[in-house]
Amino acid sequence: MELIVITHPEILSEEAGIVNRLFAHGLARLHVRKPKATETELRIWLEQIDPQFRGRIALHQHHELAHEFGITGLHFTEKNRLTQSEETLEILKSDGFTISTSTHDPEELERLSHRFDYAFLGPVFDSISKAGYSAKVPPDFRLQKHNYPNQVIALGGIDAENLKSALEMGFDGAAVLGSIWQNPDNAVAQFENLKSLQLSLKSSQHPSSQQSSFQQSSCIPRLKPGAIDFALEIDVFEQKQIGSKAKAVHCPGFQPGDPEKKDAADFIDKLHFISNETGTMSHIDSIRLALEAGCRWIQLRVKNRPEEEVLPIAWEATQLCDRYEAKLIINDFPRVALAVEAHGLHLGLTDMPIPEARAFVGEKMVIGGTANTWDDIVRRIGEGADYIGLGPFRFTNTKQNLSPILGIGGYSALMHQMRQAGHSTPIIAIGGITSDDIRGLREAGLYGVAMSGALIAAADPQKTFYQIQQALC
Ligand code: TZP
Ligand code: MG
Repeated sequence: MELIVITHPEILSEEAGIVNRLFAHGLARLHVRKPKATETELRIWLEQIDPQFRGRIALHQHHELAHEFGITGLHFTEKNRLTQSEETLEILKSDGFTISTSTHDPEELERLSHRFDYAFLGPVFDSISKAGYSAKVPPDFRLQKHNYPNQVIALGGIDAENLKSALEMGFDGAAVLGSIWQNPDNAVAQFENLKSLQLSLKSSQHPSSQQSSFQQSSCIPRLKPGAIDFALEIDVFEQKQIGSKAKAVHCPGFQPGDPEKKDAADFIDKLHFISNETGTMSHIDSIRLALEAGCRWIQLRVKNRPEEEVLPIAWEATQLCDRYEAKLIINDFPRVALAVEAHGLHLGLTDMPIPEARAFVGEKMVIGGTANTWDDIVRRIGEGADYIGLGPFRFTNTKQNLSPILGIGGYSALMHQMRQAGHSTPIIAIGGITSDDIRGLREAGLYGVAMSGALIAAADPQKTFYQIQQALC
């Protein structure tokens, strides 16, 4: 669940300084809503915001200032939304903007363009800042998230008392205004209070329920880039210490020594995006595309490059994934996975054996392994893989030296063998998969899918992502 701050509607003295401090304290998203400000007044206000933080702003008014200030978020009020064509929204998305809107009606969410990254819904509770503006949803309200692709942010009357209720209603985030600005002198302390509450709610949330949580979390990298070389040069023992100290618990179902983790399915996502580079797109570009489309499990798969070249790419991928609260899995390179504190490591059949990798990266990191045959599956389960990437489903240009194609028949037979043998390790199908293949694969018993080309080449990656999500339900 993400925390967004909305500015006070008036221009306050000292406000810009407070906003800069909020950003410095980890504010990931600020909605600048000043309905009465002229363009000049807003420009003067924005000039006071530290340039390093401007990328975390969404503008409600005077969108024309976005370019000048490097602002990537544009918000459309309910009224403004109605005058926007799908083409305009499409152009804004392809220009790299994050776009959002507001609604007061839960049913309206189902009619929103899928191009909006998120929508505010409210008031969810009685407003703190607007007297008489009372809750539009009942206390037992539950979002029907499967009906729409956008993230939904609770707005109205949010404070430390009811943040948990907003989370329980199924919101992806909460936007606060009154509780921050009712006492500007106390704004930073109040934000800190909400932020720590949000973090504790997030860590008590089950990881599998976090997969749809809202993008744009802290933009602050977990380790300073200067630590990269250090992390790679220090000895294995010290690296393990860094890894285990800094990492959150990712695998609540994991019991060290358990050869097959029965609860593994609870912490492995069903859609894995595999990065790739093409003539016109870098790995980072492909990851950005996938994140913007909605993917939250990203595997960085860099082939034919030495570790020292993969590391900076992994750092960039880490920062990008952090911003979207996505999980990053590093393919092939255990040392890189450890250095960037990746969520996971994926290993091929000729890479480091999983037990050795486990000893190297520690108990908390997810480790996935590739398999092509029944014998590989048995080996991977015996090695303690948290999930298995099984393929290829069909021919693909994304991978060189493909193993024999399995097709739906091959998967069905292998999944049948899995059931017969009583194995429950999640199996992820991979290789040339499109959204149309997913239902058949799920019926064959596959847990999830890994996709690359179908998303990268999609005319509308957000729409494709939505179709994938629907098929994975
Ligand atoms: N392993 C088998 S196929 C494949 C990998 C890594 C590539 C998957 O990419 P695509 O474009 O979805 O076929
Ligand atoms: Mg490999």
